[in-house]
Amino acid sequence: MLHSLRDKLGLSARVYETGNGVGGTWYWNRYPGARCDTDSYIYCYTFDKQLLQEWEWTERYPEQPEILRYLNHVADRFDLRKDIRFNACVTEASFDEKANRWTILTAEGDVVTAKYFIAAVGCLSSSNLPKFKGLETYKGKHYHTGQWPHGGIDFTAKRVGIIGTGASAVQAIPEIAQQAKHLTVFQRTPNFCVPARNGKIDPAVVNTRKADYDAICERVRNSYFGYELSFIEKSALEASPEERERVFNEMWDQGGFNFWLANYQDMLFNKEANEVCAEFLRRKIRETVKDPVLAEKLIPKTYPYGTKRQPLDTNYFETFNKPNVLLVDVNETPIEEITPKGIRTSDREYECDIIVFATGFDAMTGPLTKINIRGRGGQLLSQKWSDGPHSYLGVAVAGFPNMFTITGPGSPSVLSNMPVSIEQHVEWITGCLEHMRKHGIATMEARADAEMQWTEHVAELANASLLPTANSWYLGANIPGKPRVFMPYLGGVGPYRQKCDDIAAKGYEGFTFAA
Ligand code: N01
Repeated sequence: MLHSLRDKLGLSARVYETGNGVGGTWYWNRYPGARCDTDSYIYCYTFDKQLLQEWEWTERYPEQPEILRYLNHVADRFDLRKDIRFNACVTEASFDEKANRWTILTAEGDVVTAKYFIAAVGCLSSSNLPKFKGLETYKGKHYHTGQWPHGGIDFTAKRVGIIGTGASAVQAIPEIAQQAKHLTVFQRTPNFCVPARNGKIDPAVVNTRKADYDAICERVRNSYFGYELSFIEKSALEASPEERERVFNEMWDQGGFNFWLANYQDMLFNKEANEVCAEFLRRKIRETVKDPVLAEKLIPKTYPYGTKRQPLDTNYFETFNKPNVLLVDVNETPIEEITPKGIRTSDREYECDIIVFATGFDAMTGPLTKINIRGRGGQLLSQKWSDGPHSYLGVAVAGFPNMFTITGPGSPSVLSNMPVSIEQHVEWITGCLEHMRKHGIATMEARADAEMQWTEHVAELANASLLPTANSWYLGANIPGKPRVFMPYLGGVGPYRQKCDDIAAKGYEGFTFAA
């Protein structure tokens, strides 16, 4: 976005960043095993063809340090740092209706005004540290996966407790278990995991992809989820059990998101179809985990497959066969408090030298509502969204002129390959600003009726699927008191891009402009 504002539009622009370096997610999430769940060749920027050709990824799924190196490389290559103010946490942004300008404040004392306010705060950047009683009495060290210390942590000879079994924990648990003397995993909801099948990439494959990048980008931009994957155009129930078994095994062997995003087309819509997919994965867990009682605890039974974000694993279930790993099901024995020595559940105390909170994020709305963003009439965004997010296209909010939210709630965002959706929003916002400049427009604002219709459309698509039936962070179910509203847009990356482009072509239908 900075590159587009400055180098394409010739605007003066400044980025404010809490961290002391670029990278966002990949700057903060440095826990052991952190790597991307998307194939590296499509987990990158596509706006610069030379950059695409030059950068060499070493693995199918790049590890956090490699992605951070890439993002630093991009920052250097496009000379971005000179317009980024690091170590600056934005606390307030308010729209001045007389001046038609935003005033932005940081915790460090900056006060700046700007015509446009673009929130590129990420969807999963506001860590959720549940309020466990007694945490302040704990004598050991504790860390959240999303705010990991830069020097790393040495788990050697340590007794470690980890709370949570989402995508972050699924990556971290096998790595921590290798180092630690003992690892206790506190599980609230078991997860359907599929093997990542990471590895080096064959140089011949790299060359073929590089030669085909234009077509790859086109396919990904017009796909449903931002991947080179599409559903099988058939019901899982129409396929014979033999055919299903063959297809499921193929997807299982391919690893990655294939099982999730290239499955039978009714898998996310029809309970029965979903159940046959879920049963295949449950069988895999039973085959992997040696202790049958333990296996049953690790098997998800309370929500349909694929309705929570698919974690990819490398030896996750195998790790529970190790003698130094213990699973505690907190549904059977809830965590009552953190004690000076560790974690106490309803039946005993587990002593830990280190506690890892893999407890996720206040997703999508959290990073925006924790900033005091005030629109017209001083209205707080957090108040406007007290019953869930209201947004037009997930990119603009009625009453908040000249504010844009990159991958905001109501856009495909977390139901897509993020770089693809980020680039789409950046291109679209750049187009808006160009349009405003060309027509001498001072403010652009989503209309309340357009916003209402879009918000209803987002809900309607979600409700036609099984996704809202799980207690996932997609609906804010992980945050006590958060309204249960499905936040990302399920209409697909390609169709969404088309809608955004059509709206632009019609002179930004659904927006009002003032000179
Ligand atoms: O967070 P999560 P995450 N007591 O919310 C549990 C992306 N990501 O950091 O399921 C006990 O998924 C909670 O339990 P439950 C990806 O989009 C990407 O793992 O709410 N447990 C759950 O098990 C992902 O989905 C990548 O019942 C509590 C866990 O903590 C998203 O980030 C890698 C609890 C939180 O899981 C978030 O993943 C990693 C409590 N009070 C993550 N509160 C890659 O692309 C919460 N939990 C590689």
